[in-house]
Amino acid sequence: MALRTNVRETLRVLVPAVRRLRTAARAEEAARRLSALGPANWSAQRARLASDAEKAAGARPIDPRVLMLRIADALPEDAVVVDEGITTTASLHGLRALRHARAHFGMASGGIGWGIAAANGVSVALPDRPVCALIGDGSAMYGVQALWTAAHYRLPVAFVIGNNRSYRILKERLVSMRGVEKHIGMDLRDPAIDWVGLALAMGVPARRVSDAADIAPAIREATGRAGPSLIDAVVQDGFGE
Ligand SMILES: Cc1ncc(C[n+]2csc(CCOP(=O)(O)OP(=O)(O)O)c2C)c(N)n1
Ligand SMILES: [Mg+2]
Repeated sequence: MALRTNVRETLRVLVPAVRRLRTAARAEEAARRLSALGPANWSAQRARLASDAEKAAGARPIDPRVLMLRIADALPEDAVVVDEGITTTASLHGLRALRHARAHFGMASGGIGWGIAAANGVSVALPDRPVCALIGDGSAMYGVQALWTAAHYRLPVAFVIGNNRSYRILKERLVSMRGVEKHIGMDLRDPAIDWVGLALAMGVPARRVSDAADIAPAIREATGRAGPSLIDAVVQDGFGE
């Protein structure tokens, strides 16, 4: 039976009612079911994901799961994430606990290009909160000019570019859905995009991070600033580089 109700008010009535019906046998059964859920709950899954990621901690380019793990651990508790990281942020929900209602803004559909500008908007709306925008390099190229806006309004946004030098998700889907190994027009190489140069040109301080050990200090520094900054995070492209 589905009920549409106010959760808090309903639980106030429901919990005492269930308690009245509870026998010793039922209590035992409930405890058994609760302990069976333990290994499947979010924290247990997070621990497994984190320990898998840790095994790749030394990889260069950086494994995207390691990038997410370090960012999840380094972000202040009140940080707001704007997520247009596509494949780079695929593991984020498994690694970062959502501790408040506005902890995360992500994709409602597949359209890309909104992330940098949306992070600016979120920062304007929530001026006391550090904002961390995780943006794929391909997605970032659709709206990179909004970095200038962040500099102009001195918005405290830490932009992180998931720099895998490609449209990785499109390549992966061609492989998984059509068995196509030849990928045309999906590389952002030759020439490589100079993310640090692009950001600096628009007045946003920037640095490149190629070593996983530098992620956490870079994130702490970026989220502690009064204005915007950008981290060019060099991650694996999923196809051997
Ligand atoms: C407006 C728009 N144009 C094109 C696409 C098709 N598209 C989906 S994902 C993607 C590439 C994303 O690349 P990137 O942001 O670098 O993420 P990655 O897959 O490399 O992690 C493109 C071009 C889209 N979804 N929306
Ligand atoms: Mg990419």
